[in-house]
Amino acid sequence: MVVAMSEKPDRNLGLELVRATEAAALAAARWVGMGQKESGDRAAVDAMRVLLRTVRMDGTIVIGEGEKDNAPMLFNGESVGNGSGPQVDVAVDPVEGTNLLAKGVHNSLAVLAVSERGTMYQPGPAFYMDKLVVGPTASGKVDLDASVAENLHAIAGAKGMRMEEITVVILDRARNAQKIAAVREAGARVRLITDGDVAPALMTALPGTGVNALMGIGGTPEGVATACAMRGFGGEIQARLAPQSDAERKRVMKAGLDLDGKFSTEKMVGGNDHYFAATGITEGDFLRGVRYTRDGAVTTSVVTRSRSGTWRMVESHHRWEKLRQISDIPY
Ligand code: VTB
Repeated sequence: MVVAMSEKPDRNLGLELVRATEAAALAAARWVGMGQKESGDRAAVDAMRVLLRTVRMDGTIVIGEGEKDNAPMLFNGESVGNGSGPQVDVAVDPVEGTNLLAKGVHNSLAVLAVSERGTMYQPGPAFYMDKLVVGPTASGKVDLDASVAENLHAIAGAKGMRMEEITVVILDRARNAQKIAAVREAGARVRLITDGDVAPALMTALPGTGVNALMGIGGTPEGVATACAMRGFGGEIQARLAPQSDAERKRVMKAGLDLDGKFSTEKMVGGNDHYFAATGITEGDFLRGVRYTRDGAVTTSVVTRSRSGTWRMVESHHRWEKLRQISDIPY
């Protein structure tokens, strides 16, 4: 009797992607606190690229390190993966928070996000967007067009918490001053960050982090990666492009991008299959950074998959001696 091969459950690409974020984090970790963000980024890009070759996917980079001429590797439009397997769009951020890495402070991450081919929003010249991110409990209850106070009430209500117990993370920039004031005015707490809004966005969806929302204007690529993660966690991001200079506004308009529309999580990444992987580089609030041991290093990562709704924390123990036998990455 011939037994049909079952396709359910199928593969989880996320578990392959995490090897690439781990490699990027291990490489970048050599540059923690060295004050050289480009070198740290370069090391992470090189390492991520090597591991991406092994991932069973036919990927196209939609969000990469820039245009081909400026970015020799992991540029927008580059093919990644081993060429077999699903056709997918890929967002890479080998070091999310290069300043954090250069200073050796909290929450720099190596990030990868994947969705089905043609489903990932391509920000092109749109560098900045206004974001509102909440975890699964408050998902569907907030609206970027409502006032900050209304959204905070909705979040507090959904979570069964008092307003003064709600914490909102916001990038500490002049462009976010009004939002910061509005959160304080409403009676919630603000946590200002210097850089890196992906880590706190993820924290809105994870239990026990003490972060209930992310608000304010940050990077568009980071917003798309966040959307991929939120599809997995069941949380939500709403956003609107928010160019920060006349030049950016002109480029966005020229590219025909929607300046006024409100983006839902689904608009930022459509389809039904999304993967997100992030590995801590510097020590973080919910992801430990790379820690060295006698003969190697330990990494901590989070991996999500939207189709199954599963997210995992992955602790990996790496041994230099063995790794050097199987790859040329200069760890
Ligand atoms: C944003 C934020 C990122 O850089 O893109 C920020 O989303 C850039 O903002 O997480 P500024 O130009 O005001 O510095 C990060 O903080 C890190 O890449």
